[in-house]
Amino acid sequence: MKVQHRWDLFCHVVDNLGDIGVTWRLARQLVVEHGQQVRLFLDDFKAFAHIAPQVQLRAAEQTLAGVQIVPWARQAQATPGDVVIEMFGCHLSETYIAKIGQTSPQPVWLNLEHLSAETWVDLHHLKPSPQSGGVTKYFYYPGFTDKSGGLLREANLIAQRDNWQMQPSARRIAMRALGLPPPPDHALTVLLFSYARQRLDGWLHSMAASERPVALWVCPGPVKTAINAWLDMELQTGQITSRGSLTIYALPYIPQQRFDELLWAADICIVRGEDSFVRAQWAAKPFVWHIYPQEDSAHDRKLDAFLDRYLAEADHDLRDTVVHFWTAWNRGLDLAPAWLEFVGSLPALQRHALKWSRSLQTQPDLASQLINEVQQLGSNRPSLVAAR
Ligand code: TRH
Repeated sequence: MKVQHRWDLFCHVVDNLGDIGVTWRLARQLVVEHGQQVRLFLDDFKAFAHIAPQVQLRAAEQTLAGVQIVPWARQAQATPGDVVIEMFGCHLSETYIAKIGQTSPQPVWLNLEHLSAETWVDLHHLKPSPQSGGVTKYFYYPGFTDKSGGLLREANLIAQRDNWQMQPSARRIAMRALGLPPPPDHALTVLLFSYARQRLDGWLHSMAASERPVALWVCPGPVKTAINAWLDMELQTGQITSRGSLTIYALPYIPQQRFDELLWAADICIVRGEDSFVRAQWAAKPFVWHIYPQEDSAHDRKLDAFLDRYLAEADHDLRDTVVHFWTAWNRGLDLAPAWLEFVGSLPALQRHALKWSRSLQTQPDLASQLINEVQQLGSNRPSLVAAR
């Protein structure tokens, strides 16, 4: 019997969209699939509106998709829930923390950390972190192994993906929903959602010169600067322009619940950060991860750790093809040679992506694991309301 708890999720938007992207996805899944009561305390409603356009920017309280959305500052008046999830170590207010210590039985308090494929994750997952006042917080590490906290994956995601991709007109439907004409059926479609990148000219030239038409779907973000420089124009949202075989589409922001369709419709996904990185793996498409750049090259270690796992069963040629293009993309090198090698290996990359996605599906999803861990950690708590 699944017990219904009151969950408080806290999200501080550092920059970009992934902090709220991951939090919003988790919050919705806890409500929809696990019948939990969820409050999301958030400090940046403008960022949230990019992925959930129905959010009201100045409402004191509102409910979206069953999740109660609360401005960050209101945590001072809030009574802690049964479960407190501090997303990415975002630091709660002293007032709220003091209330955690005064609440009996004590809430289960977790710091849900950033995703990494590095091996140390398994050793730190669920480690306690004693706090003042006899309160204990626990680290929760998402990951790619059964000793980690798993990856966010909705229960029906894979079935939805497969049904969607079996519809011959799916890509046309997705583009029309975005107000954009679909690319020619035989076009190579590339989704671009990356950080800023100086040198794209060689890559764009090679696509413009390709025999096969190429559709480049550009998501909003800093990478547009390099595209505008090559085009020698300022691409407006919704605008489409062609150079040779290359047609560039400037996409609008898509609500997060539909973002996966872009990944499912594309032949190659260039993604970034954390959430779109995971979603491209569930899309089972050939993809490139533009990792969030960090000081002291910490991101290089994270990238290498993922590639070691992702390519563990790949043959030598495929491994080289992926490493060449991912390295060129993340190190700001000339992309053209590695791109041609990557596109030339699409059938093998596609088979590998599907095999990888299937291997990840064998792992319980993050939300289900979180529910179980909360039950374990709070097992001495009287349940509030037994879910009906
Ligand atoms: O936006 P990001 O670069 O966020 C990153 C990561 O969270 C990273 O861990 C963090 O350290 C850094 O910010 C500060 O990339 P990410 O993680 O893919 O998050 C983007 C979210 O936006 C994701 O949930 C998908 C969603 N999205 C939409 O819903 N619609 C859109 O149109 C676009 C472009 C994105």
